[in-house]
Amino acid sequence: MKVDKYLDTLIVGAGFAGMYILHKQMSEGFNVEIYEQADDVGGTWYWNKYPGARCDIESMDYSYSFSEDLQQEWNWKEKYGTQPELLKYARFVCEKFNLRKNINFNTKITSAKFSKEKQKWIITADNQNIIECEHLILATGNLSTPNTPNIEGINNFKGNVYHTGAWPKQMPQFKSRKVGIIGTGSSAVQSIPVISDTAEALLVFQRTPNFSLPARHRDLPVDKREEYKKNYKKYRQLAKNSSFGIAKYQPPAQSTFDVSDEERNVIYEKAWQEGGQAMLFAFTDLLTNEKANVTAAEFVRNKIRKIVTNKETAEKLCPSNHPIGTKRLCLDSNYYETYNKTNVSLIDISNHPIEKITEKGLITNNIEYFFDDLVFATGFDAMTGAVNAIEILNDKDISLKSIWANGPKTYLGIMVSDFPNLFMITGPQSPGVKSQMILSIEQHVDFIHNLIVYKKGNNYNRVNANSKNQDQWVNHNNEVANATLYPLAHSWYNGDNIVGKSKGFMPYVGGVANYKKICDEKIQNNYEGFEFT
Ligand code: N01
Repeated sequence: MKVDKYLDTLIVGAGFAGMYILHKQMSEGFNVEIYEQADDVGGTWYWNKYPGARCDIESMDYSYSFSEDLQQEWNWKEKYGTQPELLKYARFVCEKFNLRKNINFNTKITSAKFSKEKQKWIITADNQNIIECEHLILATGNLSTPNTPNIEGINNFKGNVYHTGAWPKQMPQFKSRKVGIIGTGSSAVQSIPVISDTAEALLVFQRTPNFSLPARHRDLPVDKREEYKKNYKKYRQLAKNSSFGIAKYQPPAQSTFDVSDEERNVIYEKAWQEGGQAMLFAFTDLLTNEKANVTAAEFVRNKIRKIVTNKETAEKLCPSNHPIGTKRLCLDSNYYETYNKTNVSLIDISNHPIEKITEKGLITNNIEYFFDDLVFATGFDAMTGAVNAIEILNDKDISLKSIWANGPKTYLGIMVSDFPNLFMITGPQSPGVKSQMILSIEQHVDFIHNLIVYKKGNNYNRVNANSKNQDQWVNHNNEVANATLYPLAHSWYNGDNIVGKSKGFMPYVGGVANYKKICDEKIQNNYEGFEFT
């Protein structure tokens, strides 16, 4: 076998996770490179270019904290970063830290095999290059494998087909066109109002309504930005000490029924007016007590009923099959208001799945709907999709995909037992997707990087996660999730959105502060649960 390249570390993916670990490893003098299938950096913000795409965490929070220079140099323009602004930021970081020369673009990693003889990973790329490396780091993202449902006739449609998670570079024009959109998750909630601005008609096919709260998006006032920049140290620390990694959402002190109905409504109203996810942080028990949760859910349902003028449409938009917050909350700009427009129709397919896609539209409930363009806003094979897309074999020729067939198991969301020297950034059972992602990325990267430095410094060939420690971590993860209302929802958090995928709650919902404390304890105990040989 001819090896084309030898590396200390190969990283898959040039999103925020990949770029930061590349920077860390380059600074340490490692021979390290990224392989990225796109032609640029940005990850999520490269692919999700759909109309209205923006982050649902405020830009002053959703940004790197590792470099004070970077924090001070970059100026966010809007309260929530837009996709173009976030992509620009990713490129800025790439240039500032001189990362581009170590990134192989337009190259997809297809397989990885751990060689017993060499104690190295042998990696194959889609250009047939073979790379041998000591460490393999998957920075492949949690929401990076678009899910297009297998609907009969899907290839028959003669118009344009788009997926929000793999949007074309050239923005399609919907002016004077009839558009059909399938899905009403975060991506749809953001794109529907924007597409409806120009489309002649927009048909929304909704299987499950989602809770959406107003983002109250606006330009970021310069004085607010400057104040934040001056006090970044304090805000970043507050974020680290919180549950979800967002400075302003500190753990609440009172529970839902500590206050009267009137007082509660005032609190919810204030949160609604403020925008963002503030409502979820109003009381201690909103995500653990069903009765408490109903108070917030009903508040939002009443808002929907007030905003949407057609009563039947309003009822269809009211979520009722899951507690609020147990699926990812959507943040919107005029989502519910959009249904008051005469060019927008909501088609409830909850009891009548799409039967067939036709040449000119689709059929549901024996009715054919016609449109020129079809948008799939149908989400992702989340958390495991991108990892499973690479054939990863350990030294016994067992594939990671087969080991995960009944659901992913990891140690701290970072390693998988029997897959030595393989690391994941914000993998399953880490708090990644249930937190401000960049904060979790930084914490994971620091941990993984230090682990690798420790391994090399002590002349070990390999590090492996102990299977007992892994089982304990998975059990802990499940216990924490089962003490909440999260498992009551069918969502991508538990694999329910993909037909045939194993079910089980994947993210760690114990909070970023607890998670970091646990990781720090492992380090203090000489990397407890990690075996070095
Ligand atoms: O995907 P989703 P998304 N027939 O899985 C429907 C992040 N994100 O891309 O609920 C009909 O949430 C499906 O219906 P149901 C964020 O974390 C962040 O919108 O399964 N419908 C659902 O309505 C988010 O949670 C940002 O019944 C079908 C929709 O498609 C995550 O990405 C922006 C169907 C999929 O919703 C994913 O969001 C965007 C079928 N066969 C995304 N299959 C921000 O930062 C699926 N659906 C703001």
